[in-house]
Amino acid sequence: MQAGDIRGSKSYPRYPVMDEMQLRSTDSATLDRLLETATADLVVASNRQPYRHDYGADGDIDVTRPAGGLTAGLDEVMQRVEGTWIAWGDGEADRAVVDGEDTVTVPPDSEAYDLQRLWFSEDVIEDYYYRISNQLLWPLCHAALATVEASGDAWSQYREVNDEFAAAIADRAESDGIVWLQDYHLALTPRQVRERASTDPFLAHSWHIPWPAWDTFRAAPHRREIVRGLLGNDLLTFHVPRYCANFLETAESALDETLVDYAAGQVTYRDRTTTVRPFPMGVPADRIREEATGMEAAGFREAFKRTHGIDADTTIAIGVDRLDYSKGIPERLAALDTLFEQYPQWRGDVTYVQVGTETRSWIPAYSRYQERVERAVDDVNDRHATAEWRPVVYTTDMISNEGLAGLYRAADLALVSPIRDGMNLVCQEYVAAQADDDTGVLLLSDQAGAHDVLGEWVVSIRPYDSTGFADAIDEALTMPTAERERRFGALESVVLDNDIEQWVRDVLATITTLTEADDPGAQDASH
Ligand code: GDG
Repeated sequence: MQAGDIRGSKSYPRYPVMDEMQLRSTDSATLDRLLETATADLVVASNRQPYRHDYGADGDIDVTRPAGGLTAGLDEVMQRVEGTWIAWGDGEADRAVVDGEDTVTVPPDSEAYDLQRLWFSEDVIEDYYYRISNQLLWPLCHAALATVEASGDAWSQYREVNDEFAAAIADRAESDGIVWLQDYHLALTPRQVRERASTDPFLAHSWHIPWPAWDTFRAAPHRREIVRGLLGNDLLTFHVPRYCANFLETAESALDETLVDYAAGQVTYRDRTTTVRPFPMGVPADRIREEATGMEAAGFREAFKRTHGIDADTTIAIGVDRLDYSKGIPERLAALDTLFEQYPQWRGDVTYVQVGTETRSWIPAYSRYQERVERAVDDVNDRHATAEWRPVVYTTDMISNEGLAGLYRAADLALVSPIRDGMNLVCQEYVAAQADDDTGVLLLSDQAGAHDVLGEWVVSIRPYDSTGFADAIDEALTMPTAERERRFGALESVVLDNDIEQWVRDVLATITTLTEADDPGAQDASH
């Protein structure tokens, strides 16, 4: 990627993280040093918690861990630094296990760090989580303006929840400590922490969804407050340079008082400078590969094929998505319909498996989308299925990590075709799950952040172009072995070398550099 690719007239820096991705090697000793010197007082804050307590059928309390790669990656760091994680306590037994400070030590077996829970009523969650986070900020940042819902006064609840996070952070964080905020649920919290003069920690914030162009973001009713909120951070990270460039432009356009240095990737607002950097996020690649080669994965895969009548010699394509309108599932099914129409030789030989997990169903745009996906699956099957073969197998079951790794491994190709996606972890999980001699082909939308990193070795697709998409599936199905191997080898080394641990390490390394630049004394002490 060249600097000029990012924006035309203003020069934008070449970020080492994009240019040197394949050159870096995993270096755990560096992480250990960072953890020892820089993150002794690490506080993480996110909407979702890393552990959740619920009542089991027998009345006992069960602990569950969310499946996502981010919480697992951060959990591992927290276990090493013994910090504090602040999150919404959404489990039904969460209150039963906390102490007087709403805190429980986790993980349950080793009690390494504090999980402090914040409590919100259903009404508050409806406003803060469902309305503002997921009906305003999510569609806005995915440039789905027609889906934005901003009526009513839910904003004041979003502000209040963000302030409760800020209060908890201010209580917990030392002045020389580090706070690492996650995602769009907490856009106002950084500024609110600054407004509490009791403490002045280093604030880093990772935004996991796209940041749109100013021309789109200016539709936000509270655009100035959001940008001011985020400019309370010392470091703001996105997945790829495009989103950083969009944010810099937004900051310059939304607030008169900002000074933007495009070359340095920095915004100064009043007396604080926010550094804006891209860190493309990876997946727990080693764990996924281990799971993919285990007995449980093999057992799940065989049982799945039997249950769904998939023959041993059928070519499998896979898609795994939350049922979110940003993921492009109906468009993908339209492309499969075109494939079986225009390339009839694949009828009877290729089955597409769609794992679609239910999400945010309370929101009408999501429940309508789920129905649309079901109709699109039925349409393809009605038009093409035979007595012996089903073109699309659709499941909404939440599959175990091991089972999912088994399915990824069974698939000869993955169809990852979001209309817009901050990064996309599924495409990387698919690559990580190919083991031994597997050389799966990845079809990836050029609208996913991951395409900026992997685009050279995937079969690129444009999600709305059914004909081009169908041609791309045919290209993948007929790709010569040597070409499959060449592409897969490159994908594999990028995904394995740039896993979630590397992402955490890169962000922490940048935090360390920025804090040391601020405090030369700290630099001396760490050497
Ligand atoms: C946001 C951004 C960014 C799904 N079904 C099952 C299951 N999953 C897991 C996948 C994957 C995760 O859900 C989905 O991750 P994505 O990255 O694809 O998408 P979002 O949920 O929208 O995530 C995205 C990400 O944040 C991180 O910053 O990449 O752009 O939108 O891990 O495996 N996991 C299991 N069973 C399922 O049935 N075990």
